[in-house]
Amino acid sequence: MEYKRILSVQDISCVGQCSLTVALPILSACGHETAILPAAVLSNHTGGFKGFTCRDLTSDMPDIIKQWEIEGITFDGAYTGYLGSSEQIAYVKDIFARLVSPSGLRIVDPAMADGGKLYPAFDMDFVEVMKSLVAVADVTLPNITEASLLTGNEYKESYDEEYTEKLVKGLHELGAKTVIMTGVSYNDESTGILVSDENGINYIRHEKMPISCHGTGDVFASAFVGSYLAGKDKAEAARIAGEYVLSCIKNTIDDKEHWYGVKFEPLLGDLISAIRG
Ligand code: PXL
Repeated sequence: MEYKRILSVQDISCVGQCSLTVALPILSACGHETAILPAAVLSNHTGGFKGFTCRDLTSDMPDIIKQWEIEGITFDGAYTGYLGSSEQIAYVKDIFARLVSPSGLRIVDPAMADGGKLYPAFDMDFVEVMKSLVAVADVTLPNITEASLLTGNEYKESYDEEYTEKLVKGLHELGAKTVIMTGVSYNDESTGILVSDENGINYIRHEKMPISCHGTGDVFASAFVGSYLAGKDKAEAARIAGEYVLSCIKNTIDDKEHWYGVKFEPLLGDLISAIRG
């Protein structure tokens, strides 16, 4: 396997198993050199704790980027998740344009909403700016809520293929080359992932769990990026990442104290075996 250098731009939630505390171990375990650009430092994530502290790191970004340019540092791919401000999106676009090699991968998880609602730190102005990042993505990985916000479609809890195809089409129209939409469920028993690219739409179905867990979007995106960069095709990488998330949820579901994330670490060996298999 070729050794690749990937940059991940997301927040550090010091506690909570999301963003960089998930992306860094998963991408490293998949065998990739993982550089990071922290977007913000939070005491914990914003989903379900009593509160959170947040230091926005937008103003550090231009100097870090300048220093990387002086050093001649480039990346085989860049993968963005939860960002700290709208202004950061301009810096990320700059990194995509100048520091990711021309044949490299630009992957955007527009992590900003779930369950029909924006996360507390974001508003519709942020959604507007996020559209411009999705526009330059080789791969974007929204959930249904993010896809509906980005494409200006109503959010629906139950829907059919016509609705999901409208969301996917809207994301391609924004400019995203490949769309990997997560949490696509047409019935109570199963859920799945839609992979849409120039070859058409592929639906990867798997078992639906009775609960959803925090941070699984980040675990999915990181495992997808890790598997795809390791040479799996998009559909296979999405299948591997989906199965991994499912086993992480199963590994966590009985532990009521562990409500803030999934116990993904003990299962990293299975992810690596799936990538090698
Ligand atoms: O997993 C998404 C995420 C990432 N980072 C922060 C969050 C969330 C979701 O709530 O609050 C800070």
